[in-house]
Amino acid sequence: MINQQIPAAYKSNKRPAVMSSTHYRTCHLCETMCGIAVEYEGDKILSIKGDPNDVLSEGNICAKATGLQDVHTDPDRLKRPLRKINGEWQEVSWEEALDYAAEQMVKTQSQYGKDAVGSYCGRSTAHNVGALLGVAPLRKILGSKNIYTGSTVDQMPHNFVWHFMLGHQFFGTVPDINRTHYYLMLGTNPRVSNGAMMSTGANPQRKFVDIHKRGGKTVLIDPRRNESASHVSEHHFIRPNTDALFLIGLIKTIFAKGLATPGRLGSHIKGWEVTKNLFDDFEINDISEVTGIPVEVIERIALEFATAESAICYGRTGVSMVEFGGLCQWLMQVVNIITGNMDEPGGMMFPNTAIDSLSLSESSWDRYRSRVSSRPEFSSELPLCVLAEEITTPGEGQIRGLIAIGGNPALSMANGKGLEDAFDQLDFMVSVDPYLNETTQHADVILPPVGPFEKSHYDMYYHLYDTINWAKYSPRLFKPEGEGYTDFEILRELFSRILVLRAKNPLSKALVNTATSLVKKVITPERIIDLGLRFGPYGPGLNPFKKDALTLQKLKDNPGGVFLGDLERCLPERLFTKDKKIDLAPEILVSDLPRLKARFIAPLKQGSSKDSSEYDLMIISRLTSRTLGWMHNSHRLVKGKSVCHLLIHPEDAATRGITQESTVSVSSVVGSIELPVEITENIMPGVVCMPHAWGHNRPGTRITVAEAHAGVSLNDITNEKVIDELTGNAVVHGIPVKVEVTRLATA
Ligand SMILES: Nc1nc2c(c(=O)[nH]1)N[C@H]1C(S)=C(S)[C@@H](COP(=O)(O)OP(=O)(O)OC[C@H]3O[C@@H](n4cnc5c(=O)[nH]c(N)nc54)[C@H](O)[C@@H]3O)O[C@H]1N2
Ligand SMILES: Nc1nc2c(c(=O)[nH]1)N[C@H]1C(S)=C(S)[C@@H](COP(=O)(O)OP(=O)(O)OC[C@H]3O[C@@H](n4cnc5c(=O)[nH]c(N)nc54)[C@H](O)[C@@H]3O)O[C@H]1N2
Ligand code: SF4
Ligand SMILES: [Mo]
Repeated sequence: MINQQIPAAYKSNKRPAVMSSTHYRTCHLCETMCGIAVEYEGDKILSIKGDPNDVLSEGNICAKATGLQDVHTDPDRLKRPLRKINGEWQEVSWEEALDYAAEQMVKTQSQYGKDAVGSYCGRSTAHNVGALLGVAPLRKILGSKNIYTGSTVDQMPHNFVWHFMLGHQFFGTVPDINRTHYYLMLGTNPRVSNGAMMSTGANPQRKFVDIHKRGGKTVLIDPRRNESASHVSEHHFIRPNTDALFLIGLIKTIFAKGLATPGRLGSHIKGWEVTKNLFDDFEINDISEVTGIPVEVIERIALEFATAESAICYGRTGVSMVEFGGLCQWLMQVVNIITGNMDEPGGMMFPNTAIDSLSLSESSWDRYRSRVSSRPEFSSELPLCVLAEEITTPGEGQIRGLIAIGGNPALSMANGKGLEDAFDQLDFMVSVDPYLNETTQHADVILPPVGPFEKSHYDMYYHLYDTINWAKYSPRLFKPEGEGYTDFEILRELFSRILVLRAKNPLSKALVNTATSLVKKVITPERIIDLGLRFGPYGPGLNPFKKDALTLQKLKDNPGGVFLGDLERCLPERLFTKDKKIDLAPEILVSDLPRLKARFIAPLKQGSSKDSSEYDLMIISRLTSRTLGWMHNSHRLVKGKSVCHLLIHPEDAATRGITQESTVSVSSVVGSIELPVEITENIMPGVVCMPHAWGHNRPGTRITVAEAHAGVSLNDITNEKVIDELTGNAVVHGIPVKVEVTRLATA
């Protein structure tokens, strides 16, 4: 166990002696949760490196962490609230900005009802303990059904499947990558993303080397030979959106060859017999034709998977933000379960987090529906694909005000431009965000939280995806200059102001004021974290003498985190289903199979599978290793050659007269963008690919570095109307497009 000294953080306004010190914390940029060592002198950061003593990442980090140094000093990062007055931004006091925001929310709700004020949270909320703890009570008192998050343009199909199979949206399976012998990956690029919904520290490909060393195998299924492909045993192209069929091919083969075995969990699985016969309508030759993967490859992978000592079938955004995201996530679990790899070392397992965030969160389906297109709620959220229509469609319950926290949906949501138009129709919009960017420019008031080193950190959410059991807390390093508010403080201030404004008379106002002031003093993120740890599985509970029990103090004493053990078997006890059984064939998922059949198999049988539409290519997204959405304002991350170009196969380029120097237009039914190309055999014929989260060319933003490296936004041409009909998740991969040359270089 490591026991480093707590770094000498600012405890008062006094500057430390001019001598560098090192501060240890978690990089909060992505779910990989790497440990960083921040060397600093006074309030200056000198370097950001990997922390070799970090329990999870052991010194591994990626380039993006170094960009945090730029965020710390970024002159564009807002330090004071902005308010739009007569169309012009003006810096205003916190008092004025918070009062204004709270008044607008109260006024709108009292005039038009609770649902008239919506909320949206992006990814910077999930990576932010203060925002997570602050937004929950705010949503409660707002009482609006219009709750939206970035989850529905991301991982909602995973949550959906866990809800129906295991009983809770967050009771999620995590690949036991440290012990597996066969790692089958679909639609993920760990070399660049560093692993998603499976936190193992940066450079997860080092774990592939270990798998190969123990005689195991790694297999990647992806329409692009992505950056991870050269690190795996084999890669196969697949036609976008068809993975559900590939998975059906695996399942059919496993059953047909008599290799299905429920293992230890046999009596705790229901739906086994039903599952066996579910896929009779899908023939392996058809599957091969549609997916583009030869029959013998499908059958061989099935055989290898089922007979491996341990195996994992895992897939991420490439099999989530697609038209059959829910089916893909379900079928992957079926593959794991019927081969006895569920809740077994080297298979899919469940972390036991230090704070039991599962018992603090809810899981529900279809208790109510969205007003305009009747989409079901999932765990109190409506899908982001209906936000624009809920704002623009008149009628009772129309959204007239919005609070948007830590997300940039103008670039990250399908048809971002359409969403921007909708924002402009709101009576008011409040943004809790440190930048004046493509989304926040539509707000009436921006409430900027303090910088990344000016607040403490605990991964309340992402520990749910740990590949080992561990916990880590990072204190704040710097005291903010002047009057700085953390996300927690901003949301808490809005919460108390709304309560005070709602009080009916001066006496109740005074009472509410006193009560909220008292609560403010007592309730801090640190107190909540400490309580969560104390009453979590490793805490002392009510026994103050329990030896080695986990408390916040213990985490403070171990800045590299505390190791709490390898993942352990926990089923059936921890199942959240009422009957304590895993549902292998939930009806709602089974009933989506005809949609899959109608989409791919029926046209094949009718001989009409070839698309004759002018939109004859499919576009998919990619991430780039040095960047991440909102970090495009970091000079050290975006400098050098632009990454915003379109990958196209030589055959597709040739038929369109495209050369390496061309600029092309990419058009869909929604819109058109223009960008340079890279002709490469690393993309499947018929598919093109570009990064998302670019397009910093909108007027009215104040992100100087990003504007100078603008690129174009992929989500200007994706379509919010194309969704996974089952889960409501947005579709950003496999969008039909047309590509044409607009310019050939003359040089
Ligand atoms: N550098 C960097 N790292 C990040 C982030 C970032 O912005 N930048 N973001 C973080 C976040 S929020 C997330 S959610 C994760 C995402 O983590 P990943 O899902 O691992 O990352 P992606 O690169 O989006 O990988 C998706 C892959 O799916 C493929 N794909 C597209 N369509 C299909 C399909 O129909 N079938 C199959 N089989 N594959 C398909 C794409 O070619 C791509 O290789 O990354 C995290 N890490
Ligand atoms: N086409 C396409 N679209 C995609 C994807 C794709 O692969 N392809 N991926 C999807 C995925 S997986 C994700 S996660 C989303 C990401 O999309 P978003 O959730 O929109 O994430 P970002 O674009 O990074 O925007 C983050 C916002 O948080 C703000 N911010 C930064 N730090 C803080 C803070 O401490 N507090 C607060 N309150 N705000 C802060 C930033 O200024 C920025 O406005 O995009 C999705 N959209
Ligand atoms: S992979 Fe990179 S961005 Fe993600 S937590 Fe690690 S260092 Fe930070
Ligand atoms: Mo994400």
